[in-house]
Amino acid sequence: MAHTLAQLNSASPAAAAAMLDGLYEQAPWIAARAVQFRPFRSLADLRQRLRQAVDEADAGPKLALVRAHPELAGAGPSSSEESAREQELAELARGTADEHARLRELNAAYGARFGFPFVLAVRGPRGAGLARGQVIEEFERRLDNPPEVELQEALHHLHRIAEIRLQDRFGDVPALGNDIWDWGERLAAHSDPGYAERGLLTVTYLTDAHRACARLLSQWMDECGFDEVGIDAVGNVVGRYLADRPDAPTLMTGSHYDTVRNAGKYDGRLGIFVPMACVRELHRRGKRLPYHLEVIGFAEEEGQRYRATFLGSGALIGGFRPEWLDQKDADGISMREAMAHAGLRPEDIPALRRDPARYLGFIEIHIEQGPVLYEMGLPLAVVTSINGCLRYQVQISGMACHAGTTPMDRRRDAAAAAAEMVLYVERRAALDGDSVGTVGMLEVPSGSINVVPGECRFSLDLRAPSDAQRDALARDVLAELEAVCQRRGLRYTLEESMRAAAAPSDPAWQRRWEQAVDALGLPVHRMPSGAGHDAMKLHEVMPQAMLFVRGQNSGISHNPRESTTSDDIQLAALAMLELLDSLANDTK
Ligand code: HGY
Ligand code: MN
Ligand code: MN
Repeated sequence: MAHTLAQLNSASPAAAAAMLDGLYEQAPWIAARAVQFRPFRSLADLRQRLRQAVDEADAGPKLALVRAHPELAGAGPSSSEESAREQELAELARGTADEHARLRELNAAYGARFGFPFVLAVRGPRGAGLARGQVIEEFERRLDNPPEVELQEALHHLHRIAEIRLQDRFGDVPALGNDIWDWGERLAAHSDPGYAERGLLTVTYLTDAHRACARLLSQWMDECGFDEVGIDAVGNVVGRYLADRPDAPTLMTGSHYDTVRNAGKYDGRLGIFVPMACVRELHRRGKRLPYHLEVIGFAEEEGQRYRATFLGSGALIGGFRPEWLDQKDADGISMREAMAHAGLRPEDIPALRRDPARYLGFIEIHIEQGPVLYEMGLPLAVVTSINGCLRYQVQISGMACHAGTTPMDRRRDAAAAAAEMVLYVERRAALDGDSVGTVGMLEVPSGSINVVPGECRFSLDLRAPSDAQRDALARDVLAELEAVCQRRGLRYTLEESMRAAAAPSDPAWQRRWEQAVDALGLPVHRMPSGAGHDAMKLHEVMPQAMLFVRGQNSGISHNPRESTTSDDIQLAALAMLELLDSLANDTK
């Protein structure tokens, strides 16, 4: 019989601690410490208090906690009942002889290197259990971690194991989070050629995979109960859940469904799925809001296939530039041709422009794409501002010549100049403390091993919390580019491909997210966004604010290891439902 929060809050300290016994192996001190903070406002509150009890402990008890954990599929200390069940779920006992031999090897090597057992939440981010191959892959990957990093990683997994055990004990199934997590898996089945065959995710603007995603999102929006669903002239998937009166204002939310190359499954997409699941909840309850809710899957944000970025959200604020239609992709296909192939009519784009007067604002949920929440042990954060960004494409031209016969002092080496720039960008951005500068693309077109590079192309991505700081960084970088090329006798071309202003959150909407997170019984953490988001385009015409969701694997993103848990997704959905409900009360 599942426990309830009320029982936990009203029990004696000893009885309450007993209800939490075994969440962490052989460490009753954690529950004993946590129950001092009763009454817990929610299970999320309890989870944070358990984590806090560990975080505040000395190094000794922390290490003892990790050491007490049963070895994975090993002959180690007798597994607790729950641990045995978890390992069973990951089918570790049913591995092949080779897998068992490999696990024994890994356990021995790991124990010798770290002095404690490998700890992994084998139930995984969805709680349904990792495959044996995934367990072994994670084991092998973490074997290379520095000891201090690996101890933190082990503790993180102990918290994840406790979180799942707590769920079971209180019957707290993250149903919305599970469904959203599964949507992510299903949408990720569509990927561009060259990546799909390798099981990698890449969905760039208007490819066949991109269009398949649009169709699937439309279908799911229909199934969720949206009143109107359509794909607009730039490929945005737009769902509207209508208010209880036609002349009501509209709240817009959403994010992008295109991806970078070799991407994760949650960047952008989570911000479409969560509001979809919220509409499904509202529809199931037969609840109408005093405002229309417009959920948009933006078709293009990453600027991967064409240089135009934020194309999907930009089109809604009148930001689509007709000259983009002539941009060509790496295969020479123009955006105009790609649109025709996708059945989209550029002449319909101007009509997409939204009238801001009809909108209450824009909210966006997005994975953090960084390590802050992971390291703080928090599932959610409220965004205070989105960094401003400038992007350029640079081409340096020198003289291609024989690598063997051209003396070092007679060269005009374009790649050497670019290399100077890569290091300058790194040094200069670091000076500010909170600016970032990246050369993400660097190539010698048609280069040869025995030819001094006559041409070199590279990208610049420069960001800072304010436009003034961003522009100062850019000024210095461009001045250095001029100086390096002067000194080396080279020419260069420079094309600005993106300019996005820093976007501070609207205070009232930021407060709405803060109140929603607080209502879940969670600490309210505020932080800036280093990543750019569609919200910064809507920011140009309406108030906006964002909610961040913790990323797993130290928050890595733009990488296949990008991950989040169905529990954290559940909390994001509950926070959005809280905000929608509170807004409804204010809008009546
Ligand atoms: O680059 C960014 O910040 C975003 O992922 N487009
Ligand atoms: Mn991205
Ligand atoms: Mn994104």
